Order: sequence, then structure tokens, then C-alpha cells
Amino acid sequence: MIRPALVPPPVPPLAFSPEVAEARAAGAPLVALESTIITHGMPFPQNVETAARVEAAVRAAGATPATIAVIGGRIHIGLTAEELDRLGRAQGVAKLSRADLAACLVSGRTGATTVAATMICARLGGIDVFATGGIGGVHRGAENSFDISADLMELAETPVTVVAAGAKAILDLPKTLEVLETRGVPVVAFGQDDFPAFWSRSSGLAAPLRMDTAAEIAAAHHMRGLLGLPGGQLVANPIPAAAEIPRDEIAPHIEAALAEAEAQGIAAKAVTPFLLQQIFERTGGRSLAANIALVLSNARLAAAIARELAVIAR
Ligand code: PSU
Ligand code: MN
Repeated sequence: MIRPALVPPPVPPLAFSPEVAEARAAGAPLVALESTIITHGMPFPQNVETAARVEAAVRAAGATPATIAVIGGRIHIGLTAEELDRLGRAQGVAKLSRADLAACLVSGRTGATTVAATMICARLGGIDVFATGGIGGVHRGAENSFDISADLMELAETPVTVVAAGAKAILDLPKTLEVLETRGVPVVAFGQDDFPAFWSRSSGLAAPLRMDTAAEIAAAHHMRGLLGLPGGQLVANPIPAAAEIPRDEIAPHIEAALAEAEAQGIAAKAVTPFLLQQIFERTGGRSLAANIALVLSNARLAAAIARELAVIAR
């Protein structure tokens, strides 16, 4: 017999914060934000401070932030300051991707959403634009490990425009671009020809597409909807010049971090958080300062895109 507690409700368990509920009712522009960057991407207390600053940046740019996480078996779209703080301090929070979301919800547990899971939740909440740091991608050595982030498949399936500073430079960027092309995901460099590489403005690889205004990105998002195309767009916004760590400078730290991961046998979901932590230590915290600067910049661009989309929808 099915235990009554496990019979799911007829609708997904969404919990909107008062701020987000009000914005939705008014048709005001919204920007989704993820929570894995808080629980697995940055150390405490910079994680909580950054999350609050990113939300403030979205508001200052004229949109409403909706930080997404699963808390107590419900998808929270918009977190209170207290919920953010608790999530940022918590130890051992689950990292939820597409594969884990339903299981976490029925278990009544708490988990942080990756890019993939945040896209799914944003769509459920009617949010078209999402800002993060860097998406997951094809890991180096994927020809042996098969480690390809579910973020790439999600971009092909779920119609949300994701603003990131490219893909993290710990990855195999040419293979990441190949998978995105195969899956029909538009990869749009913002304001330059090169695909950015997270901590660095340039990867040395040309981006497939370039756009120079938020209005053009919003129009393309809308056009994809008219065409009935599933999937979103990846907007690759280069890190602000003042905060960048040039490619040649970060490269040896990335190599050392990858070697350490290999030596310690780090695998699966642990790889990305481990590498970010290693690079943080090896750069004396400079990678974190860069990460914070690029997320803030992505939040501002995402807000501008969300505002343009709200104009189109009117
Ligand atoms: N952006 C950051 N820091 C992060 C992430 C993004 O600046 O930690 C997270 C996102 O949640 C992304 C995840 O989905 O890293 C990728 O994990 P994986 O490589 O295991 O798919
Ligand atoms: Mn992986």
C-alpha cells in the first residue's frame, strides 16, 4: 500500500516568497538565481554575502530576484534573508540536478539547485531569465569518465535564458561548445566575439553567436518561443576587466587542481566543488573575488534582459 504521505499533490509543490508573488501578479520582470553556488560554490560567509549582493544588484537594475532552492520538500522560488542565511551555513546540503529533484521533494528534504534544476524550477515559476556564475559542461578527460554536466542537456530542453560568464575554465571548453551545438543551444557571447572562460574574458575560442544588447537577447528568446523550439539560450557575459584573472595566470592553478582531483579520486558531483575550492586556495582567494564580480555582472545583464522581455510580453 502507498503511504499517504508519499502520494504527491496534483501540482508541483511551489512556494513563492511574498516579493516574488507580488512581482508575478504585477507581470514585473523576474530573474531566477541558483543555490548550488551558495552551498557548493563559495565558502561561508562570502556565499551568503554574495547571494544578498546579487539579489540587490537585480533589484537595483529594475527586476525582482528569485533565488531558488528546495527546502523541506518544497521548491522555494524566492528566499527570505533568514532562509538564505540558513542555507549558506548548512553542512552537507544535497546538490540537486534534474535527476535528483523529484526524489528530494518526496523525501521532504532540503537541497540546493544546480543550473539544470534551477532552470526546471524557474520554468515552473514562469521565469524566463536566470543568472549564475558559470554553467557545468564537458569535463576534461570526458572521453574516459563520460562526465558531462546535465546543465548542457537542460539548456537543450528547458526554455530559460541563462546568463553565465561562459563555462568554467576547469572544463574542456571546445567539447562543451560542441555538445551545445549538437543539442541546438544558442551560445551568445555578449559584446565580444570570443567565448569567455569564467575567470578570464577570453577562452581563445570564438563564440558561435554574438549580441551587443539586452533587447536583442530578449527578442531572440521570444522568437524561439514563437518558433516552438524547446530549450534556452546560453548568454556568455565576460567577467568585468578589473576582476579578471588572465588565462595564462589561472591555467597552472587549474592544472594543479585537476591533478589533485585525480590523485584523490574525486568523481561525479564532487568534482566541480572540489576544483573550485582548490583553485580558491591556490590563488589566495583571488578566484573567489573574480567569481563574485562575474556573478554580480551577470545578475545585472539578466535583469536588463528580463526587463526587455517584460516589454515584449506587454
Ligand atoms: N557557477 C558558479 N559556481 C558554481 C556553479 C555555478 O560560479 O558552483 C555550480 C552550478 O550549480 C552548476 C554546477 O550547475 O556548478 C555544475 O556542477 P556539475 O559540473 O557537477 O554539473
Ligand atoms: Mn558531472
